[in-house]
Amino acid sequence: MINAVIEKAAAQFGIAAPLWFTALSSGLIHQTYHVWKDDDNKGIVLQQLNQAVFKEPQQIINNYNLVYSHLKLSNGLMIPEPMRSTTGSWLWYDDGRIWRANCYVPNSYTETLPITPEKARKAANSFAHLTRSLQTVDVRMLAAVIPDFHNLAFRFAQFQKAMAEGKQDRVTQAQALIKQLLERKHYVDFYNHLVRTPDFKVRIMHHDCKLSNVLFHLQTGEAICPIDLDTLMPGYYFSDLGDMVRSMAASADETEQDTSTISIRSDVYLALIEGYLSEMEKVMTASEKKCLHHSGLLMIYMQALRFLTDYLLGDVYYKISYESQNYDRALNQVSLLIRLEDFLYREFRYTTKA
Ligand code: GN1
Ligand code: MG
Repeated sequence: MINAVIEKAAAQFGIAAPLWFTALSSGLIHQTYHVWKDDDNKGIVLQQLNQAVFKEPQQIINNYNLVYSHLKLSNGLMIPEPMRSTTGSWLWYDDGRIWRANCYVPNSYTETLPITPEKARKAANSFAHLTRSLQTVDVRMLAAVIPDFHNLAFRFAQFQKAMAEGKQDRVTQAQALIKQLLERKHYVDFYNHLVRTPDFKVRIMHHDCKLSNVLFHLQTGEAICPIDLDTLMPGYYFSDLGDMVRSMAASADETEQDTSTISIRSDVYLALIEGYLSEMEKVMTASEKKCLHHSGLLMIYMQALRFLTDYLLGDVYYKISYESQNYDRALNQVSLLIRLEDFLYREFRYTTKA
């Protein structure tokens, strides 16, 4: 993005030029920047929201502020403080763009892959800490910022629609992959069972639990808190642990095109489970604990559906940098899913077919 646009937005949140900035997002959705002045080490995190994905940006603000106030009162986990613009609003609209900002947490950094089991445990603990800290918040107070975001039945329906109405040359070319996904429809059946079973509780989940969404302390290396809280909303137990398994326990990330190199890192998988349960075990229900290992399976399956759906529709959602990237991402996720199915059977005799 051009400097002038960022400078203009930063000024609205109290940082006038001359300033420094660096892009923070490796994500596929928003544009996020750390903006600061020469004379301080703090600055702000400035974010331009993706309005195609987040149709009602005010809901992001409402959810965030509600959760921020709750955490502040409970004196435990703290998340970055939200900032108002100089006119007092939480969102700033400019030329079709929408901006918001948080205070930058000093002495913090985000980790990149490859991950150590120790970091995995800390990250999982941090995301679990967030959900547990929000245990007493009425989930109905939070808006579903992206409706049906981790609704697997909905994602499957979108996939079926894309097969019928999408680019037919791509549908033909992707037949083998489509077949592998259809053969695993039992994950959708499991999801449907889950939503009908009250023992699977509706909880406040982060919904984007990758390693880079945890702030670590520069000196101590301890986790400070989860960030990227725009998808914080009501959901089910599998979302957060599942996305961690997907993004951290995989030996290669979703950009890897050589699927033969993809495997499950057993030490990281076990560390994620341990870190997650160290916060959540006490509050999880019997059904959630019994089906814990379904988490990664459901999320990887969902991500494969989403990437392939986007490919069939002609790449309308995820940013791509080459023609068949969404297909490659889907292929990567299906390979990862197969490795995880094998791993869970080998390690725990955990089977998933009904
Ligand atoms: C998107 O933008 P990013 O990377 O934080 C997506 C996630 C996917 C992820 C896959 C709002 O997240 O659900 O898991 O890409 N977020 C949204 O890389 O769709
Ligand atoms: Mg995100």
